[in-house]
Amino acid sequence: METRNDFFKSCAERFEITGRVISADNYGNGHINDTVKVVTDDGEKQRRYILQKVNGNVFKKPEQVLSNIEKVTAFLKVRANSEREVLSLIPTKDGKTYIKDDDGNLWRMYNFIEDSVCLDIVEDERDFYECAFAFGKFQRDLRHFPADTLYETIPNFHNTPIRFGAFLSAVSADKCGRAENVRKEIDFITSRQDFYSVLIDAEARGDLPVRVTHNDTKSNNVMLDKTTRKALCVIDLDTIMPGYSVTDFGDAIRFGASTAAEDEKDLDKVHFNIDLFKAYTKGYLAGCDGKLIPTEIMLLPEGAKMMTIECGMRFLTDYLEGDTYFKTAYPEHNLVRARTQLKLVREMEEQWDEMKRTVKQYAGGNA
Ligand code: ADP
Ligand code: GN1
Ligand code: MG
Repeated sequence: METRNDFFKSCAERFEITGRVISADNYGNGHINDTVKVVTDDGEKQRRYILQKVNGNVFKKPEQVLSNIEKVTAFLKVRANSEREVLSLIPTKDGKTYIKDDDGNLWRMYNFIEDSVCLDIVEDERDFYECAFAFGKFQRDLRHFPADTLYETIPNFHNTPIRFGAFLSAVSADKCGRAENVRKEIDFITSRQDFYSVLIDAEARGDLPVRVTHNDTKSNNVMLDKTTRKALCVIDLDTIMPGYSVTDFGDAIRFGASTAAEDEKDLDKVHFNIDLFKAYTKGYLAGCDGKLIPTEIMLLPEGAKMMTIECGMRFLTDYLEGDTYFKTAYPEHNLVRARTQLKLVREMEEQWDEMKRTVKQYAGGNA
């Protein structure tokens, strides 16, 4: 009988790889994609590749995801100094960017970023600065890329008012009878509803431009050099779409400027770390290198709070709907995740003035 690993191997062999596949095993711990590390051997050298299944539940039109990635990586490649600085799609043997398996799932392959690490929890301000610099540089490098040539692969991905609407529907449907036990969390989210349109309103005023954005700027989506700890490469490009720089900034803060994991059960361990916020602000603005507009820079704290509460409501929505979106390891997993996000929001609100001051300080003449 064909095992899962045999299946991965047969998928890998359909790409233009060098050598014979000697192993193909599950790798990494993302919430969305299935990631496989493929090792090949041509008798002289072993090589590694990353094979990934695009999640068809999340991305309803996976071909469009591949189209976006193909365009953006080609654009970035011209600006990169080495192959460790950019993801490259490995073509299939028939010259395409993906294969389709018998169940209709799309698989693509990338070069493996060698001698690198990525961080699920950030402890060191220098590491976080590096992640920030990488995402800032990503923004700067893509500033002349025409955003309107990209597909919106998950419509309204970071449209918080729409996310809030979906949350309210999940609360009223209460499909799994879970709402009663999370009344406190529901109230926390509904009591802040005036905030949710702040970024969209800023765009309407002309204060917040639409750019090419990554949309999933967690620290574990930047590979750092294992030895120097310098940022090498931004990965996980599936959600590249038109969006706001401040939400890219904000999602990174939500995930990385916390003292605990996104799914820490003990809320006493979860704090918003203002020093990490400062390090990221400094690194991001340095990476952007003066290419953001002043009104946009001043909205960075709003981006942080928006992404954190939005993610909290997404986790809670999924919990109320029976855990159909995010991968979960146990029944309360999404609720645990939602609670960490709400705790961080509360602490951001307590440190709001300091967040605003920090942005002003590092923006220098740009704000
Ligand atoms: P997900 O969307 O599930 O988070 P990612 O693309 O982020 O998927 O991949 C999951 C993990 O696999 C990453 O956190 C990283 O550890 C590893 N990884 C992904 N792409 C590469 C690559 N090109 N080189 C080395 N490691 C990679
Ligand atoms: C998902 O794929 P991964 O684990 O990097 C999600 C993000 C959430 C994140 C929460 C396409 O990201 O939006 O912020 O989980 N990606 C998608 O950890 O929904
Ligand atoms: Mg990832």
